[in-house]
Amino acid sequence: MQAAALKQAVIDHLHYSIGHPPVAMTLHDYYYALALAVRDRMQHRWLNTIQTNFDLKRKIVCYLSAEFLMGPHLGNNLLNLGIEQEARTALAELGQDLDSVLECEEEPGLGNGGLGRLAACYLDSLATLQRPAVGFGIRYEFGIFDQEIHDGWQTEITDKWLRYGNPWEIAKPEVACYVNWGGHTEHYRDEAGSDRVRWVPYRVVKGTAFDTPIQGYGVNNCNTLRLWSAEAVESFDFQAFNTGDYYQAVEDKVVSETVTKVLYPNDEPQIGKHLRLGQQYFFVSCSLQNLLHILELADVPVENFAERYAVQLNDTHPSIGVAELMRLLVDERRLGWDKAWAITVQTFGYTNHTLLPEALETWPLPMFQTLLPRHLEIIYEINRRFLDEVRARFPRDEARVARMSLIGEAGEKCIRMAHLAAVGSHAINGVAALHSDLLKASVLKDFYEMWPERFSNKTNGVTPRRFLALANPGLRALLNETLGGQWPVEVGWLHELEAKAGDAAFRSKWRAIKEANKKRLADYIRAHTDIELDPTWLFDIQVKRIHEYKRQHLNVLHIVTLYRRLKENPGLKIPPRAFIFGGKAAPGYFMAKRIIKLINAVAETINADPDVNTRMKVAFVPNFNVQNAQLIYPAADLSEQISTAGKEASGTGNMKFMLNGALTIGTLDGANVEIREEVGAENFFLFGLTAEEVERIKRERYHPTDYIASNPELRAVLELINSGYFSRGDAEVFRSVVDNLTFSDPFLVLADYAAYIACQEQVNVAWQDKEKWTRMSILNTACSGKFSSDRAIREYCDEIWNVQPVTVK
Ligand code: NBX
Repeated sequence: MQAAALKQAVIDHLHYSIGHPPVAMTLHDYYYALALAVRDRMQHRWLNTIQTNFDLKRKIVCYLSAEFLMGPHLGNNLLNLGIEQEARTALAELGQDLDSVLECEEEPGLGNGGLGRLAACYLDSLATLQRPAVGFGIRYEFGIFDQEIHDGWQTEITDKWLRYGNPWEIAKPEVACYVNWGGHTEHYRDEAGSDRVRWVPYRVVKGTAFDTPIQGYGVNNCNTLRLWSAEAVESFDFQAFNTGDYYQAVEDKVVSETVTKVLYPNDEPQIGKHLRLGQQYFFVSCSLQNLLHILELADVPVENFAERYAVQLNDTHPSIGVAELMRLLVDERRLGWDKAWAITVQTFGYTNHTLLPEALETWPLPMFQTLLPRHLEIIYEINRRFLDEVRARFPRDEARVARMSLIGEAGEKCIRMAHLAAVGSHAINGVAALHSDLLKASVLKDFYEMWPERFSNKTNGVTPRRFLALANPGLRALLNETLGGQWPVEVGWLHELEAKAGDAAFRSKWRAIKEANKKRLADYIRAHTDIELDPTWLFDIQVKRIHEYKRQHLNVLHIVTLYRRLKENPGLKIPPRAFIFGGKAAPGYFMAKRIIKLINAVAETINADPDVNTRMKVAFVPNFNVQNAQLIYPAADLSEQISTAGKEASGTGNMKFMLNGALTIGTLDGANVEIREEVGAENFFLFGLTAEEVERIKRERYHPTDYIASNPELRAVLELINSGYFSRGDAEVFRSVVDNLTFSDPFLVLADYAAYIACQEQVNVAWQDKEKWTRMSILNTACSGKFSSDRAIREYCDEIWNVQPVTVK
């Protein structure tokens, strides 16, 4: 019945919404028509959800994030609506294959990596757990660039994801906000004799909303992702034309619309760009204005703001919201400062995602003042009152006052956004147990001493719907058969697999699924790189942003070590392995781009060398994104989580691999610590320095050359890379990488090298016992329940947001 109705809906959309005659019909048209038909099936749930939340006046989670890395919607919506089979049948009757149609979707890549993908997983869990929630963000016209590999180098191509339209969003031009920029402030006394401030802006930009439905799994709740797009206030200014200012009007239009043009492709290091601050302020101001507007519609007094909204700051990117809410409440709603401040602190929560000093956001004061003159005044006032509090709590400790100030005064004055977020939030959290502890001991130590009750840990999680049920249909079927169909929302049930790990017939089914997934990935890799991988080999995978702290180059050192051993000792018995990499480098990150080149150079040499290529191969999967990630995680035997301890806040790829039955080789960093706890030390390949040891070595001065001097194999590996052996004789191209490791090695690659190599030998031993490996693989999935984003979202709802489930009819 559903299938027949869906088929008719696709036919209708092909005819009425797309309007191509049969002769011009493409596969993409079928995608678009099916997407519209599926969206129609969410529409009444979506409207009911909004109406119910409004009527019941329940508290709503507002997740403010500069990034939402959603990935393709169609497959996920079919899964969450439970109509995948019906869609397959409907398309088959139209002569089309659902899988080919799914591949047509241009994914919305509106994020860099873990932080943006976490926001997307959290939206999925919020809807599934029936929590009223809106994700607020930016509708970038160009998302994260598409990566192509040419001669081993990364090249960046603009991501024109809106090129063929976006069937998932509904434009809401009537939901418009006006956002000020620049200009100056005027202080005056109003009719009642109160001191007031008026902001006279240099420019006004209009924000319009684009809404995307976020359908929960197996429930009627359908939440909203609201992304803001910038427009010029007057799209065609005839007045300006008449007065001869036409060209000025055109230029202004271009400037305004630039605000949401492109996602900054930098993950960790902070860039002090004017436009980036503009983007942050733009989406935060639109969102908060919108919340106030809805409150007014519902006839709720503004004093009740914090009872109705829990606003979470996804890192410091939206933290200007603290000053903006104060401005809206004090300047525009005329609340007194103290009342406004109490509301603000009650409203906001702040999640920190990094301890790397170079990643902490600060804005040069002159730039900030030029763009946001009124906010600077407000921040000064917040700071004045805050530092009075610090002095009262810690008398005669001016060093502490300077450390905690919202204004950094060493060198060029700057605004410290993490401090603003911490002062303006009632709850502050890190994203894994270790990270939350380090946060309290390092970057936010003073704040922890001041307000210990504000701090907590919320270990990240990932959605088992997209990353297991959708990505791994083979395993989904086996789990359904073994545990029943509720496991995607009751992941605790996965523990029942522990008993199955001892069942040889079950293990053999498990292995068959893994091998089919590996074949699926090998096909994809062959199609995209011409590299041929054998699905019976050990698939050793590292996919994530390319960054020195993530140490893809440590992985390369292992590969070259193995290569040398095989060349020197052709009879060496080692199980064959495919080393698979993927990830984008920030376009301006010199070292990361060299590491990509190095991986590809080593791959080219090894894959072409008949002495070794029957036992090892290397592949770099271009353009790692959510879509191909869904092929990659399920195909892994071994998950590489090898960051320098203390540097990876949590990691979430580590969880996606675990969910799909990969074993982890990793350091005691981020959530690896908790993964190991859950699965048991005997099922985890641990190596390397601890965070404490890393800090101690750095304090006592680290000498990478000592490690080279005492390890001839390491020296030979570095010399081979430096010699031009992997780069057709070019001895220059990797000099910077080798020199960096030799003379600086900021992430202690060489200090962990020997331990890593030894640990990889343990992996080889384990892999040779197929039954044992499979048992460990099953146990990884069985123990992965903690890393469901449902668990994380329950914790946020119970401990920070105080938001309850709402049943939608
Ligand atoms: O956030 C990541 C961390 O590195 C991971 O350890 C963590 O698991 C994940 C989710 O908590 N951070 C991250 O992805 N950062 C960014 O993408 C980023 C983007 C823009 C920017 C700074 C950082 N300006």
